[in-house]
Parts: sequence; C-alpha cells; structure tokens
Amino acid sequence: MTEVVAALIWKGEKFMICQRPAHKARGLLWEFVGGKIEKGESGEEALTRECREELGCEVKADGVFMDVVHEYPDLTVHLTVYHASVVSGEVQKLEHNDIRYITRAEIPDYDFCPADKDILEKIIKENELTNADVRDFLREYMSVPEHNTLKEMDLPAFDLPEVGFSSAADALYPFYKKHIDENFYRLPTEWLRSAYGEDFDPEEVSVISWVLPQTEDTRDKSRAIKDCPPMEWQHARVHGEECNRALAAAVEKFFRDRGIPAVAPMIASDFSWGESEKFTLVSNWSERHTAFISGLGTFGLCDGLISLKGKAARYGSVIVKKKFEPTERKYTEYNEYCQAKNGCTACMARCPAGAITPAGHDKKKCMAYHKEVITPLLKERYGYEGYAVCGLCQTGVPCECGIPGK
Ligand code: B12
Ligand code: SF4
Ligand code: SF4
Repeated sequence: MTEVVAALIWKGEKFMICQRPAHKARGLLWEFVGGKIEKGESGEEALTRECREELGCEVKADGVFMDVVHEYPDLTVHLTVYHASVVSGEVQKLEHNDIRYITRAEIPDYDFCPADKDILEKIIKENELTNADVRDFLREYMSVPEHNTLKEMDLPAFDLPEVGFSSAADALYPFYKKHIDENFYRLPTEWLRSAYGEDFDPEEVSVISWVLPQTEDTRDKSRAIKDCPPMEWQHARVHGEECNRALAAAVEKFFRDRGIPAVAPMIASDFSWGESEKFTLVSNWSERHTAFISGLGTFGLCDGLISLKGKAARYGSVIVKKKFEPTERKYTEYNEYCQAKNGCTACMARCPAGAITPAGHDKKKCMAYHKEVITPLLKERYGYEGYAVCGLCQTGVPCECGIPGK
C-alpha cells in the first residue's frame, strides 16, 4: 500500500484543486496537492515538503480531514487529506498543468482522480450543517477537561454551553448599532467585511451566540461572600475567559475548515473598547446584545444578561456566512425576565458598592469598586495580584442560575 498525503486548502469559500500533468498517470485529471510519504517522514512533514516542491510555498497541516483507501489498477493508495493553509510565499505552478480555487457547486465541472470521490462527497456534505451539529460541536468541545478548566484549581471553568442563533438580517442588529454607538459598534456583516475584505449579504449570514454558565461550586462560593468574590470567580474571569476565547477560535476554525467564512469578534485583532458618553465603556461588539438577539435571554436591572441558565455566566459568539434557523426569542421586552418591575431588589442588596439603584447600574461606581476595593482585598486575602473582578450581583439573586419565577 502506498501512503499518500494531500492538502485541503480553503480560500474563503473556495478550495484549491490541481490538474495533473498530461504525461503522468491519470493525466489532466484534477486532484488535491500532495504526494507520497517518504521513508522516515510523518504525514505532516510529507505534506509540507510536497507543497514546497509542487507549489513553491510553505504549507502547514492542521489536522486530518479524512482518509481513504483506493485501488487503482497499478497501485493501492492510502490517502490522508489534511486541513492545511498557506503560511508563507505565493502559490506557483511548479508541477501541475493548472491550479484553481473552486466552490462546492463547481465540483461537477471537473474530472477528479477516482481516489478523491469520497473526499469530494464529504466536502459537499460538510456544508449541510444544522443548528444541532453546531450546538453539539460546542458542547463536545467544552466537555474536554483541558478545554474547560480553571487551571491551577483543577476544576471545570463552566457548565456546558447553551447556544442560540440569529440572522444578521435581524432588524435588532441595526437597532443596536444606533442604540450603542453608530460610529463604533459593528454589524455582523461589517465584521465579516473587515476579516475578508468583501461585502456579505446579511440574509446569508448568521450569528452563533453561546452562554457559559458558572459552575455550582463557583456560584456557591461567591454567594457565601459579601465583599469580594472567591478565587474560583477570579479564575473564571481569567482562565475561564481563556477557555471562552479558545472556544471562539475553535468555532471559527470549525467553519473555516469547511470553507465557510467565519469571524469571532472577541479574538479579532480589530476588537476594541471605547469610552461612551451614554454607556461609559463600550466594545465594538457586545456579547450580551448578541445573546439577546439570538434568543438566549434578556437584560437585568444590574445590566447582566439573564439567560435561560441565569445571569452568573459568560457569553461568546461567532459570525458565519451560513444560514441557520434563528432561535425563537421567547420574549418581547429587552428586560422581560428581570423582576425589578415586581419589586425585586436582590442585586441592589448584593452590590457592596451601591452601584445598583432602581435607576439601573452605575458603571463608574462599579469600576471604582473593582479598582479600589476588590484589587487590594484579593491581594490581602489570597495573595492574588491578577485581573480582579467583582460580579457579586450575579449570585445570591433569584436570576443567578435560571429565569426568575420559571
Ligand atoms: C465594558 C464591560 C464591562 C464594564 C462595563 C459594563 C457594562 N454594563 O457595559 C465593567 C468593567 C463595569 C464590567 C463589569 C462586569 N462585567 Co463586563 N463586560 C464589558 C464588555 C467588555 C463590553 C460591554 C459593552 O460593550 N457594553 C455596552 C453597553 C451598551 O451595554 P449595557 O450598558 O450593558 O447595555 C444596556 C442597554 O443596551 C440596555 N438595553 C438593551 N436593550 C435595550 C432596548 C431598549 C429599547 C432600551 C431603552 C435599552 C436597552 O440594557 C443593557 C443593560 O442595561 C463585555 C464583553 C463584550 N464584548 O460584550 C463584558 C461583559 C458584559 N461583562 C461580563 C461580566 C461577567 C462582568 C462582571 C460580572 C465582572 C466579572 N467578570 O465577573 C461585571 C458585572 C457588572 C454589571 N453589573 O454588569 C459579561 C456578561 C455577564 C452577564 N451575565 O451579563 C460580558 C458579556 C463578558 C463575557 N464575555 O461574558 N464589564
Ligand atoms: S436580582 Fe432581581 S432586579 Fe436584579 S437583575 Fe435579577 S431579577 Fe432583576
Ligand atoms: S460587579 Fe460588583 S460592584 Fe459592580 S454592580 Fe455588580 S456587585 Fe456592584
């Protein structure tokens, strides 16, 4: 059996195919760039070498896409196809008759080597992703202990995520652009434009939003304290947020590996914060407003978003050029789940800074408490000098881990 490797290289929604030279076996048929593994080489090393020889550029393998065994009359090949990307240099035609980037829809226009049949079928099928496939991917990813960890505390950072979907064509996106800051906050299509340098039709774009609920252990410990949250909460902000960002990167890659343009604003190089007269501090993408639009929950008096898993949680999202069924918003008001209108004052009582009043959340007082009280308290109590957050208003309240009254 001949061991062969090949590269599946996506450029946006198109992938690379190469036409074999006329004088070789299977002449003028199309294939994926690659070749035989030489003695002592790993699959990845062989792929890099073959691409250097055939394309004149540096290509990096990034996980196996699939492998197949195919019997030709003259040889049997075990072909392993890798997700790969060009990391440096320009693609050149050093070996092939032609090199093209094609969309899935163009596959029938080309005659491929027979060994590639199952690979092409998988490429087509991978586009038929459902909401459930995406939710399963997120939950499976976060089920891996190394992906969901408070690190030195050796505890999971979060419970498994709940996932919501919205269309970029939802009227709430332009509504929030105006509401937050027209010159700063970006629409989903503006994020894609910035990442890919082209325009996208909002009808074809979806936003995947998730909530990562704090664990019962972290919530229990935070609930027991009145002035400064425990180290579990701090680590959930630091290491938990690292997991949240790694999840965003994994979701982005999940789509990009399938030739679907995707961007995770929170890890994009042009994610930024700014000062706002209306909202004190704003970022150019708001995870909470995205979760609200994506059917995950509504805002509370303290600003926190109350999801179906409660308010003690972190949020994340990825924008993709793919249509998904939007999650139904089981609410009409932006603050529907909050019980302040029925006299709830629990988050006001929990706030040691007096930053929450019936009028809402005073961000300046909240920020001052973080800096002036939490930071020195954490140092004194735990010798901790890292990024310090409060978040006491998220626990010991009726909206801590579910929709109050439901
Ligand atoms: C800046 C920021 C802060 C600032 C300012 C907070 C703020 N409310 O904006 C400070 C440092 C104070 C802060 C503190 C905290 N933060 Co913070 N923060 C952010 C950040 C980076 C940006 C938020 C932003 O852009 N806000 C913009 C303005 C517009 O939001 P807003 O004032 O909340 O919006 C209000 C209006 O839009 C109104 N509204 C909504 N729809 C409508 C419709 C109509 C018609 C009207 C009239 C009004 C209206 O309701 C909203 C709430 O009142 C986000 C991450 C992100 N990129 O989203 C995290 C984020 C919001 N923070 C988060 C967390 C967890 C915290 C803390 C608990 C600290 C911690 N890590 O433990 C505290 C909680 C403080 C609090 N009471 O909210 C979470 C949210 C958790 C949750 N349940 O909501 C986020 C999403 C981070 C994450 N990735 O999960 N944060
Ligand atoms: S504690 Fe009560 S008032 Fe505060 S956000 Fe939750 S439900 Fe609303
Ligand atoms: S994070 Fe702390 S200081 Fe800020 S509003 Fe909540 S309880 Fe108050």
